[in-house]
Amino acid sequence: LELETALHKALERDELLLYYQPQIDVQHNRLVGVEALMRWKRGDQIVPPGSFIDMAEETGLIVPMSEWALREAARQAAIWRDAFGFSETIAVNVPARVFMRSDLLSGLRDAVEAHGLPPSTIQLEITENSLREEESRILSTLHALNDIGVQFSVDDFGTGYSNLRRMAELPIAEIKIDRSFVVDLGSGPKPAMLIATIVALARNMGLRVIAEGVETSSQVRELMSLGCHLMQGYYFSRPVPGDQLQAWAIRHL
Ligand code: G
Ligand code: G
Ligand code: MN
Ligand code: NA
Repeated sequence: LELETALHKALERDELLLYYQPQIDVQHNRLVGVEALMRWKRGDQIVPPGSFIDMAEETGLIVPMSEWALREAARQAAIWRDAFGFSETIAVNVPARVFMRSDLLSGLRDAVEAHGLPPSTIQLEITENSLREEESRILSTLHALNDIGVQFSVDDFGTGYSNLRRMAELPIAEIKIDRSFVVDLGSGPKPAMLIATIVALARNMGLRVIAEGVETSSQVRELMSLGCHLMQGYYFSRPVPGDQLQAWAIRHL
């Protein structure tokens, strides 16, 4: 409860931050987007979301936090647009619980319109487990958002309970290969086989595929050879504050 109160105050006092991690098209050495990752500036400490996201989801605080994240991502996109012509996407992580809210659509639209940005600036990352929900509200919100140009990415793919039928019905644009598959590369043939299978699945379904958690040049090479050219991970950049991304991005536009 103490944590909940503290987090509630953090939201009111504007102590939440978004860090951004670049997503690269390795074939062209080009920035294709960034993922926004939440942080909590608690005193001099920068607290990662692992210690507060679950609680935020359980208490429902995740709803105003996600609304804040959408506004903050749009604000940052406009700053980068004005500073160096940024026109790529910012991916925001959104749990199923937030999709059940009918006002996600208007919240997102208001956030981008405040800065004259198209809704397609924001990409939403959902986990494959949230696609299991039988909530028709989630489906209609997904479709309504997609109708205004918002693309969806399935996060942590391959670690949850995939419903391929459901995935084929939904307006999904991208699959993110979970970092655990990438970590295992080089330890026998199985991880590569799994990644090749996910890449083929994505291709057959007409989806982009991006690998996360890429840390070494041998992982980059192996992913390339498996047909995965979009990557994200410490090898390229850690998640960084918005003003630090700029120097990096300018070299990859
Ligand atoms: O950035 P980091 O590696 O610490 O993120 C840890 C976890 O927190 C990841 O699973 C990530 O998806 C989640 N996360 C990060 N930022 C957000 C956010 O803004 N909203 C939600 N719902 N989850 C987030
Ligand atoms: O669940 P989600 O994919 O949104 O979580 C992303 C998390 O992965 C963030 O906490 C981010 O800080 C972390 N991350 C990003 N790149 C790497 C990486 O190369 N290695 C590791 N170990 N973690 C990473
Ligand atoms: Mn993510
Ligand atoms: Na992930």
